[in-house]
Amino acid sequence: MATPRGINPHAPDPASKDRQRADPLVIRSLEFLGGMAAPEGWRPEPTLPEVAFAGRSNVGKSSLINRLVRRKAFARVSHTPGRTREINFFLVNRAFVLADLPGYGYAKVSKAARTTWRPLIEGYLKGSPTLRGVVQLLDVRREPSDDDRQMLDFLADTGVPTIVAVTKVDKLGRVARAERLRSLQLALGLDEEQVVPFSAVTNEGRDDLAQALAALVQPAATP
Ligand SMILES: Nc1nc2c(ncn2[C@@H]2O[C@H](COP(=O)(O)OP(=O)(O)OP(=O)(O)O)[C@@H](O)[C@H]2O)c(=O)[nH]1
Ligand SMILES: [Mg+2]
Repeated sequence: MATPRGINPHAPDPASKDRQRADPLVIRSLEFLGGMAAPEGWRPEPTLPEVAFAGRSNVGKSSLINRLVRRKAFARVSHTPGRTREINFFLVNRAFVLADLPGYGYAKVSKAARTTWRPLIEGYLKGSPTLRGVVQLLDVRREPSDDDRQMLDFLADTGVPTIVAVTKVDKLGRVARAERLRSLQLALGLDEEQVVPFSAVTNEGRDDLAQALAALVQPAATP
């Protein structure tokens, strides 16, 4: 890549130290609150701001949450796709709650299990008065499924702010990745600012997402 004139790429960047230090989401405490297994089932009292993470099975929801909270294995990472069946709630800094929604669309789970995610997720989304936003995950290598589209339509209908994290970008080279990002954006009619490229392997996108998350859960955002 060409270097802009007058800028020495080898000179130390005076701001870089500050940038490294300024974590947009410093994790001071973390607590697993429990799981919601049925639409009318237990869930934590909806008193604190919440942000939910949605996406098809195996897209990388638990890995992304682990990166956000800087823990290796806080939200479980499944090597068996479709394993997260419940909505898992995590309390961060005693200030806000993250909800890891069950992955949808995994063909090998039983039909009964497949049809339970929709009422559970929809029930959760409708019954969460303190929900501030949803992070919808899409795998950079895959075409959006019907379920992905329905989920995005449903989120648009509910009017909840939605961020789209495009996961596993480490799996593609620079050119292929740029093409895929653009095509996903066009196919789904997304704004460029809504889309965050992410990799749980390289940690790319962690701070962008952390910053968006911090903005969503800020007390000032209360309606
Ligand atoms: N290369 C790469 N692999 C990833 C990335 N994120 C997740 N994975 C892998 O993808 C698989 C699924 O990751 P999970 O985080 O468990 O996905 P999930 O969406 O929580 O899956 P369910 O809970 O089953 O719905 C695991 O083998 C991860 O190691 C990523 O950014 N890059
Ligand atoms: Mg998971």
